[in-house]
Amino acid sequence: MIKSLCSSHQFLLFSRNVSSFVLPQSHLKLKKICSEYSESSLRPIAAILDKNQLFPSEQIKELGALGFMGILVEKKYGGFDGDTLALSVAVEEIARYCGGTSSIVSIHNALYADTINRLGTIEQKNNFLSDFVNGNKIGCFALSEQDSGSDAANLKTTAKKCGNEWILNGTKAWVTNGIEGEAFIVIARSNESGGHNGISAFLVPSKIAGLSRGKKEDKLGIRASSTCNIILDNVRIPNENLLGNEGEGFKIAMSAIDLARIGIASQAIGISEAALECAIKYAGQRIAFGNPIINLTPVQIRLAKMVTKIEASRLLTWKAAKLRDSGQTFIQDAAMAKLVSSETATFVTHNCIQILGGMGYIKDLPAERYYRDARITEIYAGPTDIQFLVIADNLAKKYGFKIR
Ligand code: COS
Repeated sequence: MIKSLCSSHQFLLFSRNVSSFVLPQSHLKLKKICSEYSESSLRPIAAILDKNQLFPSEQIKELGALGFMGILVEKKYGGFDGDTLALSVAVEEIARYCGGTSSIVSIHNALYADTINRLGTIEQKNNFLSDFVNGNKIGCFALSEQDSGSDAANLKTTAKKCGNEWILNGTKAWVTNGIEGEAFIVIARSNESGGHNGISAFLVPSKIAGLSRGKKEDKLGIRASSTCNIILDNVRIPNENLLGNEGEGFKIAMSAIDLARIGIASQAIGISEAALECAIKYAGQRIAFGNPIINLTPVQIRLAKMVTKIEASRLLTWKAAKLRDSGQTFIQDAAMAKLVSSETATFVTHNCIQILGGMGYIKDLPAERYYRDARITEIYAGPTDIQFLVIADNLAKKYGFKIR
């Protein structure tokens, strides 16, 4: 009975009312479409995808047909021509029903598609965007390496110019969607003595001599999305595949990650919202001491903290999105949104299990999946500790201090 309660539609989430007065009509419509699709097509399969680490190829095609695989991409390249707020709204709705699928969508849009849309040449957009925004193909972003995750500028992958070509060598780690990905934005060192300015970005198709994949990582959560190493062994690509200008790769990567932080914050909010829904439905039905446990003050305190943190996270995330959409600086705001939303997801999913007790700890209900899916949001696109650093750096700058 409890199982059906957690998947029933009878409750309208009280915490979502903020949407109606903050979001414009266009975004409310998009939210409805995305929510309806995700509820009918992702909710029923989320546990199966998670258990078997399955990539939802059909659903990604359908999300592509709805415009959700090219949210920020111009219409002429097949995109939805939406804004950052639209990305946030869509990712949150998808994450409410399937955390793994929301990773696929969020990373593909924020790190791959938007970066090419902003910086690519017409030819690059034709080759690396058009077939990637309809859900037929997935794109990836390859920055991290085994020994350079947070210290991104310390990467060791090299790109050597040889006539009209670049030759790439190195191993990229933690590449989201790496197993299915058909193209990669690879960030590599193109000038040994250039420091941050000796790094460039390259567009690399997956079907090319010298490129291979490592094993598919067996992850704690977001298991519908794949993660693997990408090995580049004398991969030769034409000069036309240089993305942006030579030497600008570090900044290209950082500004892509700034957007990704809004995407991950939105994912964290979606997972939190699902966990809150699960917890409140359980608390309203579960009898203890003669009454539903929602009557118990300790449970009320947990629920009150959960909903408050979610609302605060969402508003901070939408603020960062709106700043980006209006062309203002948003680096600190994206980091604050990611920091707060990911900690909220950890808090809310933890408390969801606490309210459900033993029922939260077994796989009959989705609470344990939410808990596992939430964990990554404090790690990828820069762990919490890096968000502290980015926020403090930007704060210090505003007061005329330089930390590093
Ligand atoms: N957005 C845009 N530009 C940025 C930026 C950001 N978030 N962060 C730094 N830059 C720019 C700086 O403005 C600086 O430019 P100038 O040389 O013109 O002044 C340049 O990049 C170097 O900046 P900085 O000296 O701060 O770089 P650091 O090597 O010290 O690294 C951190 C800064 C740690 C913040 C950065 O490496 C980082 O965010 N790491 C985490 C990476 C990450 O999230 N990885 C997850 C992988 S996602 S697949």
